[in-house]
Amino acid sequence: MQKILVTGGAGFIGSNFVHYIIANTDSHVTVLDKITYAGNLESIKHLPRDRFTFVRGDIADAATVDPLVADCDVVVHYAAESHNDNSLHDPRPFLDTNIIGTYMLIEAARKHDKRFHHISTDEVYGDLELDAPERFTEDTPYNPSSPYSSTKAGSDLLVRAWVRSFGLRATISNCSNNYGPFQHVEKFIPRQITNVIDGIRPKLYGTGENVRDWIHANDHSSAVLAIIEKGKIGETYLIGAEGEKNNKEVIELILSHLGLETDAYDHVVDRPGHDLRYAIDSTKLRNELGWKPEFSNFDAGIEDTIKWYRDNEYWWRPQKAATEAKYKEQGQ
Ligand code: NAD
Ligand code: TDX
Repeated sequence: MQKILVTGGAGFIGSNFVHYIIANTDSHVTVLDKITYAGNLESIKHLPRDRFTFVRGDIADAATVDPLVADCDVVVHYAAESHNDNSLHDPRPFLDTNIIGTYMLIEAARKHDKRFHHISTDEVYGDLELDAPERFTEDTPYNPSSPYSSTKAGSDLLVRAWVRSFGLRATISNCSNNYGPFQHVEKFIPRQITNVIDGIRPKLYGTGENVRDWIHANDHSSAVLAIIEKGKIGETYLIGAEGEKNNKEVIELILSHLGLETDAYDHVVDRPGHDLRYAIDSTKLRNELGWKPEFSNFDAGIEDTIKWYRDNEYWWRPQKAATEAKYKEQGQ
């Protein structure tokens, strides 16, 4: 049985991966999570006791990290400050967690010679023109726009340097925008669904022409497992599921599923430096590792996600009022 250390395993995507590993392998999972405002223990409850351990702690704390890394076979590193809007108002936690936290983990993985997988984002590549034919590939130059994406880019480069200089046995994946259950209500899709449930009009930044390349979180998890099992050390893999949609289309889809007029939303002030378009070419992952996404129907995926937020108000309600109060202060 393999022992996997999952950092950030109480967050949206990390918790999805924990459930995926428990259901699809016989590995033991230890989650290391600080439980910031974004972590939620409700997302990882009812897991089998003999296969799951939870440790509350900070990835930037070497004394916490070292023994946990020493005791595992593989580190899968999800923990991060993950929200662009927060990074524009208070960048410091992004440097502490995304840069220093990653540094502490790769130092421990180097010391104990452990396999390391670093979870990153397509935002490290900056953005694309709306009508450009190209998509991001593993060879696209780094060009991040926000404090969030620049700290993720910095963490990717640290991992690459540790591979080259110290022989760290690491891989990196850069994934597009995830959706699905258990995503914090600060993020675009859950914010709009829970706004409608609360009788608040959805909020679209700027014109809403910005394009995101959506992938279901389960497909992200299956891709990460494929990379841990079959990925080549030192390589980067882009993860995406051909899910390009502009934000206006997504809001209209949510409104129509909830039985409202498709123009029943507000335009609010745009995000400074707002990336225009992300699009992933995942040919390398598909051809070299044989991965393919299972959730190809975005409409059906959104319908299921709406149902989950309707049925699981206990999970998101405690964060909703404070999240909207913060957006209101920002004019969003
Ligand atoms: P999230 O904000 O939902 O979860 C982050 C988790 O990390 C939380 O449980 C939080 O408590 C924990 N955490 C934060 N700081 C920590 C610290 N110092 N020590 C230990 N734990 C800490 O984020 P998410 O959306 O699940 O993203 C997870 C990872 O996936 C991130 O690395 C993010 O950059 C990457 N990613 C996200 C997306 C997306 O669409 N959400 C897309 C591509 C890549
Ligand atoms: O209320 C909103 N209205 C709106 O129009 C919010 C919260 C967002 N938006 C827009 C901004 C983006 O164009 O929706 C799009 C998606 O926004 P977010 O959910 O904040 O995601 P994004 O900034 O694209 O980043 C996400 O995907 C890449 C994750 O938060 C990152 O962690 C990941 O790296």
